Amino acid sequence: MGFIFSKLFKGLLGDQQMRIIIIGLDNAGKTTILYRLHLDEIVPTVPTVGFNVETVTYKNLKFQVWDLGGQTGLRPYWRCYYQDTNAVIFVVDSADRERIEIAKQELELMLQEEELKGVPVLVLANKQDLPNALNDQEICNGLGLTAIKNRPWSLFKISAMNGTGLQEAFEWLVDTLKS
Ligand code: G3D
Ligand code: MG
Repeated sequence: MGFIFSKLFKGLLGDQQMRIIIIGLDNAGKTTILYRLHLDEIVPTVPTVGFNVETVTYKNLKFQVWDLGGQTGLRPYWRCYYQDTNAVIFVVDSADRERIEIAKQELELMLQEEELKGVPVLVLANKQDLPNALNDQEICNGLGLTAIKNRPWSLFKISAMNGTGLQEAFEWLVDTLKS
């Protein structure tokens, strides 16, 4: 891709821990995005409760990824990961028209969490390279994004596969976290 994310994140580097979670339904492209950042080794960890969390740290930045949906019994355990979160990246498979409603419900539930109050949300409409991908307006409506109040949020169309849109999206994130 030729774009160096470590350079972009420079503005966020310091002594203060910065925790960013990347979530969405399975198959949305979260792991692919994590690898795209080229920051460090990805360390998959399986907490005792049995859901898989992938972690990447880069200096004081910590990215953690897991799949939403499926086993609702795990939801209480996600809470300990929500604590001290500086930003949420919500990834959606734009070509998965059937599950956009489920993605919407998961996003809504997550944003109700007390620990995530006011935390900025970057929504990534991934897989825009696929011909049947929903466009930004359709994603915005499908996820009910205009209902999001009291926190900064933005939507970007991306393709984690070819890297399109990632730079703009992460620039927004860095700018938002800096301000
Ligand atoms: P997840 O971590 O959210 O579960 P993954 O999702 O990152 O594992 O990606 C799931 C599948 O979608 C992978 O395909 C991956 O290559 C593909 N994918 C991710 N991003 C894109 C994209 O932007 N465009 C397209 N066309 N595909 C993408 P496989 O076949 O390896 O399961
Ligand atoms: Mg994954």
